[in-house]
Amino acid sequence: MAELAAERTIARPSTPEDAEAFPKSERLFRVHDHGGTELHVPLRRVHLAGEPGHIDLYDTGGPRGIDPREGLPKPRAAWIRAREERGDSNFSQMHYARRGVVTEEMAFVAAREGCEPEFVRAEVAAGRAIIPANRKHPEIEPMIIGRNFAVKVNANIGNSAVTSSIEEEVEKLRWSTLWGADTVMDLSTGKDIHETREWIVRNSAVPIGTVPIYQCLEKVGGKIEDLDIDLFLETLEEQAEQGVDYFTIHAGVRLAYVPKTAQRLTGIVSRGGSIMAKWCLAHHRENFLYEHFERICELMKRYDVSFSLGDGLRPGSIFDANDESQFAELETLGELTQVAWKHDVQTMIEGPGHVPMNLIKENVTKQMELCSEAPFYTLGPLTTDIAPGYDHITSAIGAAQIGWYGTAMLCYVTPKEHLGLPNRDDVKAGVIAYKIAAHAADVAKGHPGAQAWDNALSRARFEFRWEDQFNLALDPVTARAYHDETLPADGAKTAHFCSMCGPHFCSMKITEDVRAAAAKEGISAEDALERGLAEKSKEFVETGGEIYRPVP
Ligand code: IRN
Ligand code: FE2
Repeated sequence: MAELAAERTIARPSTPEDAEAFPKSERLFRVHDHGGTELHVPLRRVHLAGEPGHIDLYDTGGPRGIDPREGLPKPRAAWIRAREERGDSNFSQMHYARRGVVTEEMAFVAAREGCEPEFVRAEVAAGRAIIPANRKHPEIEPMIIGRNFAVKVNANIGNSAVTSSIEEEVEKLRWSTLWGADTVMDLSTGKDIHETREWIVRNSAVPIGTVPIYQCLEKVGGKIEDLDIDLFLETLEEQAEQGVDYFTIHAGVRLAYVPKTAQRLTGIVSRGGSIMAKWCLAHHRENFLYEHFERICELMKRYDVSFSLGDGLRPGSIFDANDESQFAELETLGELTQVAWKHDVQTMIEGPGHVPMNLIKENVTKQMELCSEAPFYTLGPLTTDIAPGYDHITSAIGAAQIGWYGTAMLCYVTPKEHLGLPNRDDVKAGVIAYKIAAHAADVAKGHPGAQAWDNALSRARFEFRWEDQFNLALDPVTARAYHDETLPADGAKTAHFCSMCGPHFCSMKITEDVRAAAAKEGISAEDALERGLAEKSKEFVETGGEIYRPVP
C-alpha cells in the first residue's frame, strides 16, 4: 500500500452542525497532482473505534461555516482564467474532451470517483457523461453524471410566491448538501428571484440547475402567450452569467404531441411542459424552444451550461406511464441531443415521473436507444399513487430500480410531494431516501468500492461495535437515537444484543457463541454448529416440542 502512505491530506473547516450530524467523521481534502496543479478533492473520513483504519466517503458538503454574504472560495478560478486568456470560445467540457484535452475538472472527478482521468475524458467525449460546470461558477467542486460513475442525487429547493427568505434558501442548500445532494435545483418563482439565485450560486460547491421558463413567465406577468424566444434567450444569458450550471428546457413538447395527452388520466403534470403546451395551443405554432434550439446551443457553449432536456410530457400517474405522448417526446429529445452534440454542448435527458415497477425498465432501454446513451435523469419514479405523505418512499423504490438499470441521476421527491413545500425535515427525508436508492443501485451495478461501505457497517454490526455502526450510518444521529430509545445506558453500547430481539434471541450473538465454542474446543465452526444443533434438537424434543413454551 505504498500509494496510501504517499497520500497527502489537508483538513477542511468543520462547523458544529457537521460534528453533530457526523460524529467521528473528519472532513478532509485529498491532494492530487494534475500536471503540476494541485487538486483538493473533498472526502469525509469515518474513524472506527473497534478496528484499525477508517472508511473514506464521497462528500458533497462543500466548504462550510462561511458567511453567505462572502461566498465560497473559488477553486476553479485559475483553471477558467487560463482558458479565457487563451481566447477559447466554446468552454464545454465535451468540447475539450473531444479534442483530447483532460481538463482539471476531469482529473478532479477522476480522483473523486477513483478512476483514470482518461476514462472520464472518453465518457464525456462520447456524451455518456456530463460534468455540469459553468465557467461563471468557479466555486464548484466538480462532479460527474453518467451511468459508469456513482449514481447521483439532485435536491430541489426554491421559494414560491408565498414563503421563504433568501437566507432560508441558502440554508436549505447547505442542509441538502450536508446529507449528500450532488446537485441542487433552484426552482424559485416568487419575487427576488435573481437575488436569491445569486446567493445560492455564490454559496454552492455543487452544480446548480434551474428551469428558466419559470422566470420568463414571471417577466411576462404570467401571460403565457407573451413568451417568446428573445425573452427566453435574454433570461438564459442572465442566469448563465450568474453561473447556473444546467438548464431544464422543455423543447420536446411539440405542438403535435399535445392532443395525444387528451386521453390521459392526469394530463400534463410538468409545470414547464404545461406552459409550453399552452403556448403552442395559444399560437397554434411549433414550440419556440424546439424551433430555435440551435440558438440556445450557441449560448450554452459560451458558458458551458449543460442541457437537462425536460420531460414536459412525463406521466403524472402510473396509469399514464409509457404512453404514446411520453415516448414521442423522448424521441424528440433524442433528436435534440444530436443537435446539442453537434455544438459539443453537454446534455442529459429528464425522465419520469409515475411508473409502475413492471414498466420501469422499458424507460431506460428506450432512453438509451433514442438518446444515444446521453445520461438519464429521472424524477423518482413513483411506483404507486396511493401514498401521499410518503412519496419519498413510493418513489425511492422506483429510483433504486431505474438507477440499477442505468439512470445516472435521481431527482429526489420529499414526503410533501403533491401536498406542499418541503421543510427542513422533509428535505432531509428526501435526500436520505434517495441516497439509499442511489447507493443500492451502485451496489447492484457492482460499482467499484460501493460495497466496502456496506461491509464495514456489517462487520461493526456483527461484532456489536455499536459506536462504529452508528458512525458509519448514512444518518448516525437517527441510528443512535433509535438504539438509545430502549437501551440508553452507556453499557448497552458494548452489549452483545439490542432491544429488538433481546439477549437470548439475537441471531448474531448465537453465531458468535457458536464460533467461540468452536474455538474453545478446537473444532471448526461447522462442527460446533452441528453439535450445538444436535444438542438443541434433543432438548427441544425432550421439553415437549413446542415452539412457544409457557413461561415457567
Ligand atoms: C427531473 C426529471 N424529470 C423532471 N425533473 C425535475 O422536475 C427537473 O429537474 C426540475 O427540477 C423539475 C422540473 O419540473 P417541471 O417544470 O417539469 O414540472
Ligand atoms: Fe406527481
